[in-house]
Amino acid sequence: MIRNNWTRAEITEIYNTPILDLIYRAATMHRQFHDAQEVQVCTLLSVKTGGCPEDCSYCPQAARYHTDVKVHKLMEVDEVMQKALEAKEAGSTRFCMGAAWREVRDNKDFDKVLSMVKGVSTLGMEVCCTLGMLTHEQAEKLKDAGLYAYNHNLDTSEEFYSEIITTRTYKDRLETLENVRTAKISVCSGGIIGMGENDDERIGMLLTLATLPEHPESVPVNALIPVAGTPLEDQEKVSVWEMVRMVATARIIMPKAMVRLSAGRVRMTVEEQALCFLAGANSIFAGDKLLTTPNPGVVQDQEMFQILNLKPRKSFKDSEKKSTKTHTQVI
Ligand code: SAM
Ligand code: DTB
Ligand code: SF4
Repeated sequence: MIRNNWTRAEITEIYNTPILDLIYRAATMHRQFHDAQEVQVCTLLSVKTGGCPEDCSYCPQAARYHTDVKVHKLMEVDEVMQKALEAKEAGSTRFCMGAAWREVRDNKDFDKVLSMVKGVSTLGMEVCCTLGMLTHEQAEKLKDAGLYAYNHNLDTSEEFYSEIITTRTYKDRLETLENVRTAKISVCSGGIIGMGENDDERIGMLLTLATLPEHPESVPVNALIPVAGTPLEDQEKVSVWEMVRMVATARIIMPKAMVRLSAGRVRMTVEEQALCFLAGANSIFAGDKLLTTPNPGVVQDQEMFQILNLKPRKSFKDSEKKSTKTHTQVI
C-alpha cells in the first residue's frame, strides 16, 4: 500500500475527489495506519531569529524585508534547555529548534546547536532541528549528538518555487533531504499553501514528496501567515477546504506519514481543525508562538483535545528507542 511511484494524474484525481468522499477515503486510510484519536504535540523554538540572507517571500525573518521581527543571536544552551523542559511539562513530545540560517556553517554556533541537541535529547523528547541546508557531514554530526528529526520544507512545487525563492534552488532543497535521510535522521518535509500557487502546483509539491525514495516521516502542511513587510503580506486566507484537500491527499498518498497541521491554526476554529484531523492530520505545534508568529495557546488546545477526544501521542512511537517520559502529560 506504500507507493513511491505515484503519477501526477493519480494524485490529481485524488486531490479533485468530491470533498466529502475525499474526507471519507482519507479518514479510512488514516484508521488503517494510525490511532485516529492520537495527535502528536510538538513545540517550536526559534533559537536564532531574523537577519536571514535568503529571500523567501513568505518569511518574516528574511533580513531584506522590513518586518517587526527582532533579530536575536543564537540563544544560550541553558535557556534552550529551560524552554524544552517547559514544553515537556506542557505535554509536548517533540521539540523543534529553528534557526534563521541559509545553511549550517562549521563554526562555534553549530557546536552550540550540537550541545542543545545533546541536552534536549536527555529529556526524553524527540529532538528536531530546522537550520537550513546541511551537508552530509553536518547531518552525521547532528545524528551523533542525538538528533531525531530534521525539518526542511520543499515549501511549494518545483514549477512555482522560483516565484517564491530565488536565493537557492529546488535541487539544493532535495540534496539536503537526501543528506538527512542518509544520516538516518527522520525526515520532516512539507510546504505552505496560500502563496498564490494554483492547484496543479499544490499537486506538484505532493507528487515530489510522495515520489521521494522514502516518504518523509512527517509532512507539515502550513497555511501562509501573511506578515506585514513581506512580499506576500496581502495574500488572501486559504479556506478550510483547501487545507482539508491538502491534508487528505497527503494522508492517502503517504499513509504512514505524520501529517502536521502547522502554521495557520491560529485562524482556524476548532470545527475547522476537527475536519483536518478527520482528513488525516495527526500532529500539531502547540504553544502560543510558532517561530515568530502567534499560535493558539496551550489551554485553548487542551480544550480542543477534550472536545475532540484526542490524546497526545507518546514520543519515539515508531522507533526502537523507548520513551523515557517521566512526567505526567498535561494535555
Ligand atoms: N531557515 C530554515 C529554512 O528555511 O529551512 C529554517 C526555518 S524556516 C522559518 C522553516 C519553515 O517555516 C519554512 O520552510 C516555511 O515552510 C515555514 N514558514 C516560514 N514563514 C512562514 C509563514 N509566514 N507562513 C507559513 N509558514 C512559514
Ligand atoms: C513548518 O513546516 N512550520 C514551522 C516549522 N516547520 C519550522 C514553522 C512555521 C513558521 C511560521 C512563521 C513564523 O512563526 O515565523
Ligand atoms: Fe531564512 Fe528560512 Fe526564512 Fe527562508 S524561510 S528567509 S531560509 S529563515
